[in-house]
Amino acid sequence: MFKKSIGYLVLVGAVFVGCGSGGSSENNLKGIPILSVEENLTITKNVTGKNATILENSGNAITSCRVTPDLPTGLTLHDDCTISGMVEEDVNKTEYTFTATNSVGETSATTTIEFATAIIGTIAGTISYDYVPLTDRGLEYANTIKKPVRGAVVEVIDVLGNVLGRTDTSSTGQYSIEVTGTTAKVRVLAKLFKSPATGEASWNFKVKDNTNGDALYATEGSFHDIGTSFPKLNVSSGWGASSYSSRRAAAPFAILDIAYAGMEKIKTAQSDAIFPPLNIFWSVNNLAASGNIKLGQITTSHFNGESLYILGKEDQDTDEYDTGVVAHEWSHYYEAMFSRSDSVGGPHGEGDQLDIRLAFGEGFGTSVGCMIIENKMYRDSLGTKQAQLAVREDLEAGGHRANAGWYSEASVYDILYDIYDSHDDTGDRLSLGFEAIHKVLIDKQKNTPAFTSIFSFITALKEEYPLEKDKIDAITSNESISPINDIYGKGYRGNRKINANPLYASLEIGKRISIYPNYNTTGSSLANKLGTYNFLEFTILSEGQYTIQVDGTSKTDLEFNVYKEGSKDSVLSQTSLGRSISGSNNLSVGRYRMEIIDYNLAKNQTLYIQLNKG
Ligand SMILES: [Ca+2]
Ligand SMILES: [Ca+2]
Ligand SMILES: [Ca+2]
Ligand SMILES: [Ca+2]
Ligand SMILES: [Zn+2]
Repeated sequence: MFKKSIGYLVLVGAVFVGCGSGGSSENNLKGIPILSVEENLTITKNVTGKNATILENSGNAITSCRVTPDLPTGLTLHDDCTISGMVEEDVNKTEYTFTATNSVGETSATTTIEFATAIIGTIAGTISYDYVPLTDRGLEYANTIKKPVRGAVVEVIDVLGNVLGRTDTSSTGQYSIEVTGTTAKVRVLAKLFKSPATGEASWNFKVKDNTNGDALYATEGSFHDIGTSFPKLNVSSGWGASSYSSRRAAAPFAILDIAYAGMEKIKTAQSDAIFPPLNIFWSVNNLAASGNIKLGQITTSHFNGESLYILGKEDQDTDEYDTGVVAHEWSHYYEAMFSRSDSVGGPHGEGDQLDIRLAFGEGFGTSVGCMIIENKMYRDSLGTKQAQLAVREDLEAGGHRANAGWYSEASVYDILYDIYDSHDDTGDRLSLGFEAIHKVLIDKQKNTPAFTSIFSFITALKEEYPLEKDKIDAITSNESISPINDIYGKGYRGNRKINANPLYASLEIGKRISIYPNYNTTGSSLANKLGTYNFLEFTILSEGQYTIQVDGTSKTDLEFNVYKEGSKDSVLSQTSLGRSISGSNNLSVGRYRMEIIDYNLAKNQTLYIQLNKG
């Protein structure tokens, strides 16, 4: 099962009901203040601090704070041990002891503070993160390597908490920036950002904690003198001998690195791509239960049409190092933002006969995800020590899948991967690269008057690359799909059963047509399976008021929606518990697509549909 790949792009109707479980919140009893402070600090003279934190506390919240000897004139120590104010006069280097108290007890920490005048100097260094490889044996902590933190925002911060400057790490994790101050530390944010500029790409990706007020993840180094070289900063995975034993600081950077890789991939096809802002929510509490997202109950890793949610619960299912999974979800964002996805979302599996829109969306996510990570293997780790695999799919294993076809997400990812890759295998002699995928996606696929599916995609691809027609047909044939020549899949039927409807019924003005819903019975949920939604298409040649009437022959719970060309907004919708429904609206000239669903999934009934002017 691709349990991971639930799209939730559009949840049409009231078919999906969440589990709605409660869940307990974690109660952290950490005890007395646990302080850490650097041995030597330099506060810059004539610079104002605003509630600067020089003592790190990992215990319960501090309620009062004192220091001996007193801080110099101009500086104020607050009850939470933060410092504000400014030093103007000359003060000798002095050792200070801070004592912090909370409801449990008190702790002291000592540091020597020097007061100095600012200089102009360069800060330069390298930032990396712990990357845990995923293989057929699950996550291999023993083989952890350091990878560069690429393109992330770096802030330089002084002792008084002032941001002295901002820059980004390079593609090799290096940064260099000139600042004015005395000593400073670097803080690397789980954020990729570039502001819009004409003719250039721009982006804004952030990894945040949905279980901690949506806080942006960040990691800091220690204080060093400006003008000296800073030691390499490596963000730790937090893995101990046999479990996570400290903060899993590297996880957000592993996820961010997939956003970086995705962005780089798209830029190879479109150098001025504008990426809409994206928040990626990850937490060590994110687990496979539905309910309250603030408690980490995110159901599964998914894209909700706006943001990504990624699993992180240790010994259950973590996804931060499952690069294919993160890239799959990121690809849903890419498809939704740069193209159009009509996927209905919901649970689905590799062998299911799916709604054509879902089959395409999920196959696309897996295939483009694997293009981004440059690996034909899609893996998803889970279980104790993340040592098992939930999914292991070889995208080059096409040609002999049990349920191959245009309704199979596996066939879709095999096909897209063969179009893209330059490794010839069974049925594959084509190497169009990523540019071809992107080109079709942002234009013809985005604006297709049909629902988005393998039919709209392949038809557009053949229009763009007419000389490759035979090679494209060979690739689809390899997945038991005869040549595709039409966005509506003419000649294909609504499911595999004999007498099933054409995939799309054609409506003509004033002519009543009938369709016979013929529900597929594979898979756990019928709502997104092949045959549940019935598709129709029609063309309006003169603008005016039109009415669509649907009559069932048994008790129904009908809904229909009509869309025009590239738009995802319905121009005409109707729902009813009755046997007949109708709706009217002004329709302009153009091509329309329509879906009808009977939520009762009533068998042996006929639906009569009529489009009338007026
Ligand atoms: Ca996983
Ligand atoms: Ca292949
Ligand atoms: Ca190929
Ligand atoms: Ca291939
Ligand atoms: Zn998915």
